[in-house]
Amino acid sequence: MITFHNPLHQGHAPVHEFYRGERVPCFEKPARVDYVEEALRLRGHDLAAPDVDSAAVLSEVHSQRYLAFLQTAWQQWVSVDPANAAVQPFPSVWPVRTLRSDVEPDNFVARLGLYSMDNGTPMAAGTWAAAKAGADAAASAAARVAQGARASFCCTRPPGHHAGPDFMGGYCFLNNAAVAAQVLRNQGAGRVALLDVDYHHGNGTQSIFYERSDVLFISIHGDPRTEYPFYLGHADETGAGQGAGFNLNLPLPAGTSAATWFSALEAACQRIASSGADALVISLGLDAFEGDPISRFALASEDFTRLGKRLARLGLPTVFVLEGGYAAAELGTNAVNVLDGFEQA
Ligand code: SP5
Ligand code: ZN
Repeated sequence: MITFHNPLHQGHAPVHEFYRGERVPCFEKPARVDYVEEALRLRGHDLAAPDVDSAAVLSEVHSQRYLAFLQTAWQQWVSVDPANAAVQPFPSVWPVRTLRSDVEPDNFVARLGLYSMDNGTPMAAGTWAAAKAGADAAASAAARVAQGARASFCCTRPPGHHAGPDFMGGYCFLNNAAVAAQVLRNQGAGRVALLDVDYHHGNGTQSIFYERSDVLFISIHGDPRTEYPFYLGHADETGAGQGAGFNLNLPLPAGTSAATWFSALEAACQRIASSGADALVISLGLDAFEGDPISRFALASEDFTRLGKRLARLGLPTVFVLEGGYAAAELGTNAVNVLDGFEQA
């Protein structure tokens, strides 16, 4: 299957993030995608540059106000003080319950808090360009499948599934998987199933599609009672309004074995098979891997081959979109194992 890569991902290279109040090196670093591209080439995959502009579809999954902020956020930060060019901005205040989010403050850090769910999503000079090129890669991968390809892969960072309609979070800025699903809908799929296998619940994707029946969202993830993103991803979130019944969360306790994880995958696949979906998007996080430094599931590298094989048996045109996975040196093997398992089946 063809891979659309992100030629600008290395411009998104923040240096540190916060962990327990201390600054630590970023887990979500450029080397992650370099390892995946290396494995793709070694194993005979073709890589192409994005050939679709995602601007129009981005407006269908994110608010105009958020997109306008993100596009110029770095310039705004540097215009506060030219010395900020060498400083990472972090939010320090958020409009939680009872506070207003309809009025954009003039203060930059207050505006950053308005458009952030956490202080764990550091930004750098090339963040917008990288995020936009990644969304273009997702749109390109989806368009290729809409044109008849059996499958495609969007190999990009920063990841996307924590980014909601109008906020960034969890290393994510633009929701690449939501872009892919929306492109498939716009180009003829009546219903799209979107399965998120990243260790962390895809809160942003869930929120974007929560009241829609045309995109079925399913997620297998660490139980939010103990795992990030904490405030969404419980089993009783089943969709609302037109979307009632079109959201399925399968939270599993930290420490869950591969055998139990594959039972949840089976439940997810059965729901997809009975959904009438015409196309499938996979939010492909590889942080369910046993060696992941910030996650606590136990999939081995061979289990990712098994995952790809099972997904192929759904028989649907499929777009894979890279999400998390922080065991960088193993990320290429694990990601390409999914793709090759899919193609072998
Ligand atoms: C896309 C994605 O996988 N985003 C994950 C964002 C997780 N951010 C919170 C990280 C919390 C880290 N806990 C570290 C435990 C290290 N021992
Ligand atoms: Zn994750």
